[in-house]
Amino acid sequence: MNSSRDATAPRVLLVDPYLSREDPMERKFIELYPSLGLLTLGAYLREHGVAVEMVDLTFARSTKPVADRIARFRPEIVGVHTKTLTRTRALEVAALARAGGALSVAGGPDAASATQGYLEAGFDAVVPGEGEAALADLAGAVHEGSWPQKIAGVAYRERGRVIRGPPRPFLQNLDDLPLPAWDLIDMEGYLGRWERKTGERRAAVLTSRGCPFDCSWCSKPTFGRTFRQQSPARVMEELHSLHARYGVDYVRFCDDVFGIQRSWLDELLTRMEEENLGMKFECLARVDLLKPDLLARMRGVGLQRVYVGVESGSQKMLNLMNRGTKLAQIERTAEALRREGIRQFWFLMLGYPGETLEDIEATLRLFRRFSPDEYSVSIAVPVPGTRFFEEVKGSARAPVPRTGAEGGRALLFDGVYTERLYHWEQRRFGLEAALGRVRSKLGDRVVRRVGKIADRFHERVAAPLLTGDAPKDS
Ligand code: B12
Ligand code: SF4
Repeated sequence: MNSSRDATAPRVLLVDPYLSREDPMERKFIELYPSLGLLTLGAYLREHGVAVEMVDLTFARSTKPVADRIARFRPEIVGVHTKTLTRTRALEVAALARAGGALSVAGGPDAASATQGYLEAGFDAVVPGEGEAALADLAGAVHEGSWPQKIAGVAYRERGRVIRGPPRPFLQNLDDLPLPAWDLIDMEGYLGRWERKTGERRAAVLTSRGCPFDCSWCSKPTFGRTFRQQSPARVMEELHSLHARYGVDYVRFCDDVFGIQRSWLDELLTRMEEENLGMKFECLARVDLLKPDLLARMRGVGLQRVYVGVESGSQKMLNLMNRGTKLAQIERTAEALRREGIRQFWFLMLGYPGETLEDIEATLRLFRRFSPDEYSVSIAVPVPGTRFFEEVKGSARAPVPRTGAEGGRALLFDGVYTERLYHWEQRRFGLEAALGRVRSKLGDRVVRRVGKIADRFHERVAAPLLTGDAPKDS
């Protein structure tokens, strides 16, 4: 570790170890945005007198650019963003940091839920919660040579033992955070790609941190059930800045749930109307919050697409998942989205405990009725720290569930049915979506007939073969 006491600023290298070419989901959906967590960390550190550089491996072929930058920049700290999908690469970066004489620090969702594992696997320290103030303090301590010591919000290993600093309170006012340090990365790489693909220069914006809802399968290791939001004025500042500096004309609001508070959203929409930036946008929202009058207004200021967590077409399943949504709200929102000409992307989940074939049929019927423009059907993954995980942990198959591309296709606990059944059901949704796409060419009658034949095949041949005699828990 380099604990130089020189008068220059502390040096921190931030790394996103996500190589998009290794993510099969990316190839399918092609949604690339830089990590806003890292960009905000970078901006905050700079504001606090730290010299910051960043290596974003999104478009890279290996971790070599990290080794090169360590050799050139000679950072005191290499800070790595972690997701379960990128764990192997993150550990590779930790080894490069060690070889370069830097302290390796992990943060982000995966290190937050597996702090001890990251420390045992080679990271010197982990910041399991909100990163800005904790990393700034850590950089100061390392630079002054007073590390290791207990720092709020930082965990580390000393003589084989994991030592955790006291909990660090969350930042009180998100407006105090600087704008993300977009200049640290190749913004043109992202924007150019989007432009070639869609004709739009798309960027991501975050208006809040956390989510107050309590869906039983949702993992929120960093911010838990807390919720803070920026003021609408601060959000507008970021939109203007992206527009002026990078020609951004399409924004993806990346909040867990966009516009949780109606009065806040009304104010933001008023500003968007008045300041007339002409930006298109998309967001992820809940069906219970998307009232039809709101959607019409959002459409007016540029809303193009909404991601909605529909999850199931069975009210029983929505209740078991503690979604807090009603089928009637899903139907109302899907209708309003279609009426307004706003694209809808549905998230659906199969295999949550308690789900029977009849519940899956209900989801398929709902899907057939509304033919969402886009969708993803995942198989329920029990992530440690969630109520769902607690319920099934006796039969969980992998201590660290695979998330993202892999996890989306694997059943990691003793589900009601076999994994093959869920894979088959995923294909049925695929067929349904394909029929939806050719409906205008083939006509309603033909599409309905093909659907019926597929249903009959499922009932008589596939389901009996794949389920065995009966649901395991019935
Ligand atoms: C926006 C978003 C995306 C966007 C942008 C992704 C990106 N480049 O980061 C898109 C749609 C592209 C995306 C894709 C994916 N995502 Co995503 N995404 C999110 C979402 C909704 C918000 C992320 C965010 O900006 N949060 C706000 C910032 C401020 O928080 P943060 O990133 O956690 O950073 C803070 C702290 O964690 C900490 N911190 C973070 N990094 C570091 C590093 C250091 C050194 C330190 C000290 C601190 C620190 O400090 C930051 C500031 O306080 C989260 C859910 C969530 N609420 O976090 C899921 C989430 C991060 N995504 C997830 C997944 C699985 C993926 C994919 C792997 C999906 C796939 N392909 O299968 C891909 C990976 C793509 C990628 N580039 O990494 C999971 C990760 C779970 C896990 N344990 O790995 C999450 C948590 C959703 C979930 N609950 O399942 N995602
Ligand atoms: S699934 Fe969405 S609404 Fe539910 S708790 Fe998680 S972030 Fe909040």
